[in-house]
Amino acid sequence: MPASHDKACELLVHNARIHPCVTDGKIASETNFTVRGGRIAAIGVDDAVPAHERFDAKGALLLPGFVDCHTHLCYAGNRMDEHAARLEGASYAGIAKRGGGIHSTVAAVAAASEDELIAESLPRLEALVAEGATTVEIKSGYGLTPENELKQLRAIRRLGELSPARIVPTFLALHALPANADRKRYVKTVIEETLPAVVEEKLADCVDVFCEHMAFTVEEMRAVFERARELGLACRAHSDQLSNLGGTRAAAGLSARSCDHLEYSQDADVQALADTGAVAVLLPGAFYFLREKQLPPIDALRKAGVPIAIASDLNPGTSPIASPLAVLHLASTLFRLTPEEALLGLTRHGAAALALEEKVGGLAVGRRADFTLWDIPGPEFFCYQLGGIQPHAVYIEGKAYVADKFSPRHSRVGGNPV
Ligand code: DI6
Ligand code: FE
Repeated sequence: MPASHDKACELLVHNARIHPCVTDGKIASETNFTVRGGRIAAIGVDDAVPAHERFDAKGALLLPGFVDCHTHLCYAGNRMDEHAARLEGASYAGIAKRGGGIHSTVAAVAAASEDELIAESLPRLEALVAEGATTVEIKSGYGLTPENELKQLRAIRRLGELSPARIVPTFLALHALPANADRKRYVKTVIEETLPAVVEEKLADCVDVFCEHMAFTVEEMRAVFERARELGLACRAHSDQLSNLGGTRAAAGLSARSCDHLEYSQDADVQALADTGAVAVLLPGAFYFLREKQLPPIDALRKAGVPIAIASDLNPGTSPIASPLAVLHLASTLFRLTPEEALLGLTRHGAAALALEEKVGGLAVGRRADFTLWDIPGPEFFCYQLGGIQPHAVYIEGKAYVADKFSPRHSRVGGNPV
């Protein structure tokens, strides 16, 4: 009998400590909920409710699965040599100018087969899930040619089939200008060839553009966004990471879902985000790894009521950080987000950056039963201790995926290991 016609729910979770900030304020002190059809069916139910499976959380902290809304985790190779060069004084932009940087990963992706890309990327995705990420966005952008962008996006689709996590693919349409390419012709190829091919194969529902002095102009971004919107895709931008070209204002004006990075954003940019409802995605990993000094305008974002998401930006050049817990920690220590802001950044607001706020990123009736269990005093602990924290279990659509083998109290957790 399908679960929906069955009197008993699939799963009852009880004795959990549910943090009120992740429940939209609707349930401050509930400890129990039921799952049907992979969704949260009811919150604050009686312990005696009929259930096919019961999970006694024994007082563990229960949080929604993390939403990592900005990653570039599908790539080949690494850039350890560039990191060493930067520690010797080289700059990110200088390395890129000499043909390294993004281009070095583009070469590695070009040389890798789709299977090889998947084999190299899957452990990074698994690392995110093992620390509680249940929704992960992954961008292309290391292909640059139509053929290699499609290869990367197909690999991303297959990563989604291999992982229990929900994968949200993004076509990073303008990331770097290929060596010796003519700018105009390149942008035209992206708009007239790659973009329609991505739509035809349904490989992404959102485009992204790196709007930066070392990458693409506001006008080039605008041209891509306008065509993307005509084709029914949503838009997001990397803007104001290293300089301010006006990309945030322009992207917000073109209804971008989010503008990401924002270190060099000014008041007018913050106002544009507030006016349009776009999410500000902050990426403390890149800020940390590039040893940047210019902080995003966090107070102005707060005051303007802009939803602030945080994400890993997991990529080989500026944020080789496959750890949502490190992101929470860095958001707090470097950007001084409060523990609650950091947690909402990696749950509710991360979901909003992907237009998935009705589905994931919080604990509410009808949302996906994606949740994690932690043996820590509260979410503040993530911002305090770095390392040595692991979830007991990661539930995705009501099924357990990662179990803490060392803890006998949760040894009954089943499901496929990730
Ligand atoms: N901004 C970033 O931080 C990454 N891409 C982007 O547009 C860096 C990508 C890389 O260096 O490989
Ligand atoms: Fe990025």
